[in-house]
Amino acid sequence: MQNREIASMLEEIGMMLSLDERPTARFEVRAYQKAALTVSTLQEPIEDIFNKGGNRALMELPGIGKGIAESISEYLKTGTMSKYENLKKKYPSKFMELSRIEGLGPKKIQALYSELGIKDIKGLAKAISKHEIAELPGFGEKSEEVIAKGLSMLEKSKGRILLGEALPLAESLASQLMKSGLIDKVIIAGSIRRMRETSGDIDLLALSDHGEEIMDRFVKLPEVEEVVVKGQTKTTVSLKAGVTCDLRVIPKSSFGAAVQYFTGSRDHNIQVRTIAIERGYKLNEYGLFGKNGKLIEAEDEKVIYSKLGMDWISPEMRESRGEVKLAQEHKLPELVKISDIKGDLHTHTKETDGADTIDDMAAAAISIGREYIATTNHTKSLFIAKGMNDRQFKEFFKTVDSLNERLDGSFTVLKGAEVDILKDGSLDLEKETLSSMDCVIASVHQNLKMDRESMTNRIVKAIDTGLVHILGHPTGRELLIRDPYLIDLESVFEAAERNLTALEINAQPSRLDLNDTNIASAAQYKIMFSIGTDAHRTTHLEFMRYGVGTARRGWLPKEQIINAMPLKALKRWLAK
Ligand code: DGT
Ligand code: CA
Ligand code: CA
Ligand code: ZN
Repeated sequence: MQNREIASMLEEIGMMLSLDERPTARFEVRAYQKAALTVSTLQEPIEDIFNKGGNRALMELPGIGKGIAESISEYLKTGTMSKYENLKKKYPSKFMELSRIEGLGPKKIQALYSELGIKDIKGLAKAISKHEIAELPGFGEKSEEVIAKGLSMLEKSKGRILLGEALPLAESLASQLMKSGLIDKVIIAGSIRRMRETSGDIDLLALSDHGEEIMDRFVKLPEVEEVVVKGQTKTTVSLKAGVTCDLRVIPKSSFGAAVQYFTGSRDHNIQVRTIAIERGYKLNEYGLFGKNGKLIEAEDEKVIYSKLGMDWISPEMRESRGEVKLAQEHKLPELVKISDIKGDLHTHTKETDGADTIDDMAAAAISIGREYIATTNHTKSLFIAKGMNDRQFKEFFKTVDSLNERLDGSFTVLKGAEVDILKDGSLDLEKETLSSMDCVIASVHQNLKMDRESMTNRIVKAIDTGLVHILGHPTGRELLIRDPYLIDLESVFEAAERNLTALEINAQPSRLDLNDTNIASAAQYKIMFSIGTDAHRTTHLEFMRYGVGTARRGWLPKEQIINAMPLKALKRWLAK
């Protein structure tokens, strides 16, 4: 699948065009950004679309016009894209690589190149160590500090990718392997199966007796960049996505033990193995062995747990945080499931920075089985997102009313906002406007660099207005990019409990905020949670599974999640 490369090239073209001074360049930038998003969220390989219907089929995709379709087909046919190559001559920096650093946009990236010849992260690191960036016009000490911090975040996360990237990638590899017809089953193991927020590599386990043929196919998959080691039972490849993938081919008799072992975590495994030893067994990746040393055949890992006197433990809980003891005592909690989710209380539309209309968002939510959504656009202080004022919300809600009328109760759009929590803790809309809404999320988006006490007071003050149903992405972190802002979460939890405010588990792959451990701490209070996708386009509604995975890692049952309630109960809760 070449979707990722093409999307990334289109995005980079957009960045390079944004440096262009022609007045029309602005529109071109928009067009390329839009096209990049479309390609990156396509469900099927773009080469299949092109092979079936040529340029015409490409142009049917949202946001792809004639010019961009031609560039894509040129790339699919020849492996190069002249528009891209021409711009690269003028702007040789690695924009995609450098823009991953907080504080670096296209303009600064180009300035780094023209002033200091910096083209990539390596050059940037060198310049920072020599303290050269602070001296540049338009940068300064503070800016160098921000960039240095961003760089060290990136270094720390080196080689890890987001769950939202790793899981779809693993699923695509697994389904291509299944198509070979040589495999009975493929399991995505490791940190991805545990729904960890980032993954260091992809671990695939295939049940089959045809190791050699499977490995031959595996190394030829289009996602593969190069082969690291190739054997009959284990092969490791590096993927174009920047991580490696291990494929193990395992026979039926020890498949259960392998799944248990390679799901991890390491610490969980050590605990389970200790129990095995206490009971006179031996447990390793090859199997569970009885007192006589004989393999206890098991295709399913459930057999392993049950032989050891434990209930089966959901992979999301296998982090050695007390789950093993609960499994022995048969007291594991029942965790929320994706099928428990009835609605989505955090969505945006094209009235602000979303891409789709409320009608399209509702239709998409219906198609994936939701019963309601809340529309929660940004508010006026968030200029970059085209935030709306009180009057604009009123106007927009007329559209929502008429949609609800047409839906006639088969599906409901709740009227809400994601209101900005301003620097002083006040909310960015009139009290009357907010109290007339069905569902108010309050979030911090600007002035993130405050000291701990000021930030805590700011958020507590916002919750204490009594107007907030949900605190959006409560810690403000961006995975692999930005740490949480400084905040005393205990005080926030107390305020949430006091005001019956739910805490969000934002399901965007780059947020997952609250995270698993924060959820577990918050769950000690009488607090409810809302798993919201923060969808800025219809396809983002599918992010729900990452939020649910994170909630499960925080051990939440469905009873603590407001969007697992049926509409009537939810409305009662929101009205309180
Ligand atoms: P990652 O890849 O860093 O996101 O995290 P994992 O958990 O996927 O780790 P990985 O890929 O190194 O190994 C997959 C699983 O295999 C791991 O969760 C537990 C198991 N495993 C690997 N090495 C060891 C080990 O030395 N001891 C034990 N007990 N288990 C191990
Ligand atoms: Ca792994
Ligand atoms: Ca691995
Ligand atoms: Zn937000």
